Order: sequence, then structure tokens, then C-alpha cells
Amino acid sequence: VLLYLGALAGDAGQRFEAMVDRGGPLGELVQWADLSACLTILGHNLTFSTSQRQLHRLIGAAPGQGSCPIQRPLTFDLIYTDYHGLAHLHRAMGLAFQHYQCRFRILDSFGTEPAFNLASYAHLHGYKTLWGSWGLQPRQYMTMFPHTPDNSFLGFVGEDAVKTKEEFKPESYKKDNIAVIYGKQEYMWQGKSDYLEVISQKLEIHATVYQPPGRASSLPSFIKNHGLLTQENFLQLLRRAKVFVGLGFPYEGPAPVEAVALGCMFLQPRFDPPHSSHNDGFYKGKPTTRQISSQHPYAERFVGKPFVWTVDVTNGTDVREAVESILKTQVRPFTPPEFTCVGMLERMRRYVTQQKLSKKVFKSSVKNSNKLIETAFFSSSVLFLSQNLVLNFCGNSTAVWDPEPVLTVLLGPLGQSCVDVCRRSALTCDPALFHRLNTPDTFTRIGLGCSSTVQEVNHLFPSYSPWGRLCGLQQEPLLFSCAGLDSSHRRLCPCRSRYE
Ligand code: U2F
Repeated sequence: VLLYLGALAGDAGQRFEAMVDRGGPLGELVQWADLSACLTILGHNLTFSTSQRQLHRLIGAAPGQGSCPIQRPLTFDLIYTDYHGLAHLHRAMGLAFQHYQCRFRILDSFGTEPAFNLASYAHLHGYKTLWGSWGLQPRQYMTMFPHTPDNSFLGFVGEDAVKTKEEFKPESYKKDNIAVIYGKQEYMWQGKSDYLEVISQKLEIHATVYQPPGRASSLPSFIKNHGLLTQENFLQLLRRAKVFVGLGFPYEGPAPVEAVALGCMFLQPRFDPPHSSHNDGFYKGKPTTRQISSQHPYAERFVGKPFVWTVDVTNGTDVREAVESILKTQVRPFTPPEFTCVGMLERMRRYVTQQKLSKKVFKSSVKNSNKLIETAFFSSSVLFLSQNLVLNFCGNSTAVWDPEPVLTVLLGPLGQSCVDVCRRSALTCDPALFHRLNTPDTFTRIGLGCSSTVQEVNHLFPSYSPWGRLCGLQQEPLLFSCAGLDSSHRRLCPCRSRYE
């Protein structure tokens, strides 16, 4: 397995690396570290690279060899990379890129929805962005949080919560009356002084903001700034804190999961209206239509109270009440099972064995990792992937189920995605099941009379449009999308139990 961290290679890599100890993003590195640890434990043979020149050597590419510079068959069964790395591989491989693209897995924190993934479609329908358009199977994109089942949820490991009563030592989680602010750079604090002032009336406020040498701090005087800490020291600080406070940015990072795992509550801003690629500079150009309802939608939706408190930070009363409630609440350290070591290992094992390359590959990994399954057994609902599904990205990509899950076909209301439609019925949308309902008789079976039925390349199909009673079937399997939604379409959704 090759791990090629494109974000650390080339010019972009130098800029990224230079920021590592100055408050720049670390979330991606947390995920790479955990991915490489998991694959190692599962018994794979890893090669790790952050150099473009080395990448050329590793894949056997000779410069200036025309459209197909690869001089020998690729020796890697799987290549984990990121969007930067994908562009490097494309340049290095020429035409061979297409031949081998089924072996790529893309670490993509925020996710890539099918509408943005297919270049011709994206171009024609206004979904062309800086990052998308590679035409991979949507499940080759691996996300930091479970955004949509169209992609694969990779995740990372939060600090493990104490699992049993005997192991729980309250003295190691003795809380001082302090809040730690989430924000490693000063610009993240701008416009937040009223919010912080309210919190400071009840708690001593600590920060880990990078302080450039020779520059005076612009942080409010009541803040105790430790400067950027090593992760170990940062986690020690969280262990002592009652609450970890979000300022609104960074979005969707690992730190809130770590905080809750260390017995802190997470207080964060609600976004109303939600942030998205339409109204927010950070999400602009990202291949997703997601509406971000708070700084950390996963924490808000999947963890929630009493661990996560989402408030309108412009409303002092709202903030004060939340802080008072937090001070009255006692929580124990909590790690959602999907962010534990074993949860991530189990998920990785399933990805490697279920998202196949061919029948032969990775038999050994199944053997090596059987022990893990004996020690812990996670349900599909926690791992966010079905245990009964095998996908073959390299041969024909048809899904093989063993056994076939029970398919529940649901017709959503206008403007709702299949992610939400299935979730509201306590089910999950599974894009691998779309082909089973993408037929004219499904409409008849659920009692819809279609005045006409069209088959089109459209990421909203299969769906029903009440105006003119139009029924739409999907023509392009790469565009089957759980995430797609539109105010004039009622999506026809393939839902299954979360436990299958
Ligand atoms: C996210 O990236 P960030 O690096 O901003 O994510 P954080 O949640 O701050 O956490 C990254 C790690 O940094 C550690 C902390 C986390 O494991 O324990 N840390 C530290 O070592 N020392 C400190 O003083 C403070 C934190 C996200 F992950 C990226 O995908 C996004 O690109 C980025 C912007 O939204 O936010």
C-alpha cells in the first residue's frame, strides 16, 4: 500500500508544512497518522511518501515518455492520497492513470458529492469546482466525518474514552473552572469578544494561539494564552477543562471529538443561515452542497447534549444560559464508538476487504485481522458501512450483497435529500441499492401514476416531479446520489436498516 501525502509534497506542501507549528491545519495530519497506524496493525506493507520525485520512482514513471510514462506494472495494490496527490499521480502516470484509478483512495475531509465528481456533468450543470471532476467511484473519496453515504467515512481516532467503571479514575479528569478556546490563530478570534466576555464571567479562559515572535498579542487581556502546544500538552489542558469553546472556525476538525473524549463539554456557534459554498469563502469551490448548520455539524447532530451545546453566539442570554447549564452538568469522558481505536480498525479492515480490487488481493489481511473481530464487534450503524456489501471498483463495479438487504423505497418530500429521507425513518441511504429501484415499475408499485417517464443523466434521478407528473430514471450509475436535492424534485430513495 502506498500512502502519498500530496498536501505535503511540492510547493503547496512547503506552504502547508511551514504552517504546522504556526497554527495551520493539523486535522489532515491526524487522519494520515491514524490511517497509517491502522493499515500497519492490519498487517499491510506500507510505503509512505511526501515527495513528488520519489513518487515518480515508486510508480516506475520516466519523465518525457509521452502519454504513458509508466514503464512497469504498478506494484501497489492500493494508493491512499489526497486531491493534491491525485493531480501529481495524473501528471506522473499519463494514460496509465485511468487504468489504475480504481486503486486510488482519496482522503477528502469535506467530501465530494456525485454531481461534482463527473467532469462532463459538472461542467454542463454548474458543479465544476477546483477539486472535483475526477470521475472516480464516489466511494473512493474518504471523509473525516460521516457526511454522506455516497462517500466512505474514514474518520480518525479520538482519545479513547474510559470504557468500564473500574477503569474510570475520576482523579485523572479532575476539572478546574476553566474553558479552553478552539482557535490556533488570532484571526479566528475576530469579532468574538462579546461572546468570550460572557464566558469569562463564569470561567477562566485559556487559549493555545500561535504567537509570532516579536508581535504583540491582540487577544483580550483576560485570556491566558499558552501559545501553540504540542498535542500531548494540549490534551493535558483539555483534561483539566470543563468546556471547550468553538469560535466558528476551524470547521469540522478533530479537536471537539478529542475534547469530549477527555470529559469536556463543547460549546459552539450555530449558523443561521447555514454556511455553504454559496455564502462562505472556506467552502467556496469545495465539491459539496452541504449546508453547515454549526461549526461542527457532526458534534451537533451525532453527539449532542449534554456533551455538545450549540448556541446563537450573538445572543448574550443564550450564551449565558448555556454556560450556566454546562456548569451544572457533569459528564464522563465519551468517545463515539466510530472514533475509538477498535472502531477505526474495524472500519478500515472492512474497507480493504469489501471495497475490492480482485478476488485474490488482501486474503492475508483478512486472516491477520480476524482476531480483532473476536475482541470487538461493531454494528454497521456505527461503522457507517454495510457488512453484507462487496464492491469491486476494478472489475465491474456492480455491488454484490450477501445476503441482499431489505430495501425500503421511500419517496421524499420536495427539497429533501435521500440522506435525510432515510434518516428520518431511522434508516440509512445506500447508494449501492439505487439500481434496484431505478426501474419504471417502482413508480407503479408505490402508487405514482407517471404521465411520462424519462431516463436522463441527472444527479437528482430517480425522482418524481409533481408538476406534469414526470418520473425520472437515472442513466449514469456514477450519478446515483444520496446527497442530491432540489426544490422541484421528490427523491426516490433506497433506504436500508443501519444494522445490515
Ligand atoms: C481542521 O483542522 P485543524 O488543524 O484546525 O483541526 P483541530 O480540530 O484544531 O485539530 C487538529 C489537531 O491539533 C491538535 C489537536 C488536534 O488533534 O489535538 N492541537 C495541538 O496539537 N496543539 C494545539 O495547541 C491545538 C490543537 C480540519 F481538521 C481540517 O480538515 C480543516 O482544513 C481545518 C479548517 O476547517 O480545520
